[in-house]
Amino acid sequence: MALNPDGTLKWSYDTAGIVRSSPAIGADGTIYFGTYDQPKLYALNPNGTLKWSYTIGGTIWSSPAIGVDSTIYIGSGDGKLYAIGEMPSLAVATDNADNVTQNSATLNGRLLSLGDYSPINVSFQWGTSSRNYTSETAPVSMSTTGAFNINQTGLTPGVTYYFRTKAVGNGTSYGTENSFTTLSNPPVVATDNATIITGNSVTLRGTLTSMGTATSVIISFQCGVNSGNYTFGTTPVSVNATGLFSANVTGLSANMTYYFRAKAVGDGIGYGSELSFTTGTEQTVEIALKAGWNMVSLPVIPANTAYNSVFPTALIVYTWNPVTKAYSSVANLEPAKGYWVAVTSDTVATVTGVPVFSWTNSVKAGWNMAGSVLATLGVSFTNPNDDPDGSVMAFNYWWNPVSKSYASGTTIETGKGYWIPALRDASLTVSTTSQ
Ligand SMILES: [Ca+2]
Repeated sequence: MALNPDGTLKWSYDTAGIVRSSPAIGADGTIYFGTYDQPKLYALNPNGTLKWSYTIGGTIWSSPAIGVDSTIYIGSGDGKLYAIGEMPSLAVATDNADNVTQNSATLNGRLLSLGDYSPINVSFQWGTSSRNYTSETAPVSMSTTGAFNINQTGLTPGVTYYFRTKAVGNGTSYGTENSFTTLSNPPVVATDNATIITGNSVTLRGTLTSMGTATSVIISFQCGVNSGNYTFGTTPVSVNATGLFSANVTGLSANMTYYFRAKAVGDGIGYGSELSFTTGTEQTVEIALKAGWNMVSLPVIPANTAYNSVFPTALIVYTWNPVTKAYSSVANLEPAKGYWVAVTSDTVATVTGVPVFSWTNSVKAGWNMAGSVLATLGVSFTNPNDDPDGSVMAFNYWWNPVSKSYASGTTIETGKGYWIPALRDASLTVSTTSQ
């Protein structure tokens, strides 16, 4: 038995026999003693649990002695002196995890010693905090030393897990703690069709559908004139949420096919599939202006977009700001927009530029001034290509500069400007192909 320093009982250990010998204490605290009548040499752990026992041939009167090499010597009534080596204790090691994926890993361990017991139940304790094991694998029985492993599934991507081996035989032994981090999920991105394709510029669009395991993702587009060979790109932009994104590319060559894809860099890199667009070649259109106010738009984009270059006789040009709900004068003209142009006498403006076959622009709840596309017969507006669907009403108003009055319609004709009513903020696409 063991007593605390204050004299109270710490623990006691029951043997089958009479204890006559004094104990000897090993360097590791192991307590050795023999029993007289049921002769055994006992080795107890410092906490009073059995480490091992060894049966001796005769009665034990004397106390054991410990050699410098930890051999235990004890004499016996059978006339022999026994020399007994320290028996191995239960021992298990934790090795590195391998086959680590986004949600699984192989946990590795080795049973180094069974101690004095067989079979041994080995398992892994694991969790997401160091030394706080909230889970344990099912025990596996082992009767020889050696490696063992468990493929743990159902893990979360991008998370560090801590684990250690556990062996249960005559007592319980643990390996040291090890850790691994599951692989992260890259972001997922889609490439959408290009819009507002001119002779030298384009608006590229994409959709970030998943952030993966990243909290911010850097998006861009890769471009090139040969499929799969991207020689330039757009400026990377950091986003913190999924959704649509777009980027304008300028400085392109006219009448050339370009290939592009969306790219998203987070925990890994995601790419959208490759799409292409072809820049336009210049065409010439004539836009008739009547004395007074005219509501017009540009179906082609000239090299010089200054209003007094496009309409040399114009006194002033206004457009409508749907946010401030006020007119403002403009210096340069853009596709997708509608304009009021004031001239003092009837004239025809000849405008040469790259055709606008499609545009996508935001519209605000209320009235918006919008432009046209280059289509000989105009395009239908009976089912506006809006997002969210149903936001843009299926009619518009245009200004008749001869009768000097508004008229409602359901088409968009080349060169005219339109009032377009929207029920809510939305995106509107006008295209020669999608109407
Ligand atoms: Ca619609």
